Amino acid sequence: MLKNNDKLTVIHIDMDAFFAAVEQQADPSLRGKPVIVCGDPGGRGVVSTASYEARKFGVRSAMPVREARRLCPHAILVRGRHSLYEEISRRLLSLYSKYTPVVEPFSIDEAFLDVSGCERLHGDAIQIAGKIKTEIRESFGLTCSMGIAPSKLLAKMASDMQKPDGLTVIRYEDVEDVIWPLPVRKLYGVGEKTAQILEALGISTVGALAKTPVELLVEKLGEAGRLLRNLASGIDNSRVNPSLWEMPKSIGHETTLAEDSDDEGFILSCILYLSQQVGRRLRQHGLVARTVTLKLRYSDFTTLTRANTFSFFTSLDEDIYQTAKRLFLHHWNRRRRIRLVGVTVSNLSSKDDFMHQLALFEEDEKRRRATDAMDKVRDKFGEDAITRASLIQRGKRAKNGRAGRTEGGYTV
Ligand code: TTP
Ligand code: MG
Repeated sequence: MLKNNDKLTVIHIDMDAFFAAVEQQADPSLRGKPVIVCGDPGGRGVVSTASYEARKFGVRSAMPVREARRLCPHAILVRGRHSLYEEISRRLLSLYSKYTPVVEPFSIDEAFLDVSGCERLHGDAIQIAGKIKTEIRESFGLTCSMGIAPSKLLAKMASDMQKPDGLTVIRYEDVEDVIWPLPVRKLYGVGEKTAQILEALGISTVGALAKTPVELLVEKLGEAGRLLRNLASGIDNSRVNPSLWEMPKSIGHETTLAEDSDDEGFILSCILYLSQQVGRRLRQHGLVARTVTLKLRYSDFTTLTRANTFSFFTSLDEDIYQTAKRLFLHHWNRRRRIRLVGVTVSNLSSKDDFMHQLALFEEDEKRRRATDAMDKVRDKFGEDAITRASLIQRGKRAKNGRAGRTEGGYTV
């Protein structure tokens, strides 16, 4: 077991029945009652969440509203108000940031806090958690469940152990007693499909997963098997990443061609150049992306955007380029000349977040290293120091002035 630093530094906060609790707080007549928040109370949609009073009857998130009404006929159905929940989510983040600057939002109602170094001002992690709990109750009338641990993984698993209004501490030395007996699907990162594969191998608990030979897991699950085995042993070196708070929603570059063009090779060389710019900015920010969007503007100013979403996260120029290229070849109306091309990535996430490494395992290690090396040279010698051979060949004209103006942008 990993025991190098057993200090409790990470707090994971998960609000209880978030949307429903906000509604109960806003309307006192809903308090203490079974409340179901959904998109359309009269329609055929699904449940967003249910108050704990409604959960007693078996109502759950993602269940069809019709079924929820059958299970709990006296429940009060409320139409969700997302902008209100987002506003409260933002205000909660700023409450957390009074205690530590290292706050990573994880979902609309979850966040990780790294409180190492905050003891002098606010006390240890357990004291800080208590203060935050009190403040959330007093300022928002809401409850939350907290996990406190030496790592994100354990903090996240801890916050789930006592709900609602819980506060659970897990140390590395507790992993065998507390984490290992759990069903394997309770381990972060084990989804339905993975659980089925593991269960077919006779691995039904987290402890059994931790003790399974890594070779077998890699054979059945690829590199994700190695990572999951580490997680099952409590090994997680990911850090709380505060930059995710300010994380842009997308990163894009576009270029207006000096002359409208229908030269496929030339336009592809521009797309390659833009993909490299975007990939580089992603890596500079320590981010990875799942969606690539290509933008084309024709000479009559009509504009087309087409996107593709991967099943994995990447920050590689090659993945971005190949996707943008496919979109281009598929959607370009060859009879029309192009005046602007843009490449944007979105669905961003932090590169070193273990929560996403499971998706990242598909990234090719060799290509990743090659890209890292190119970035190092560019850092030292500037942007133009390395250009891929195909860009040099196809893009000579781009360099000779036809490529026009390039602009980069972030969307926050
Ligand atoms: P969760 O934290 O998963 O759920 P919760 O806060 O309602 O309940 P718990 O006490 O178990 O933490 O999700 C946060 C909010 O996200 C939830 O209030 C509503 C929304 N949500 C959906 O809209 N659909 C879903 O399927 C889920 C899981 C959540
Ligand atoms: Mg919650």
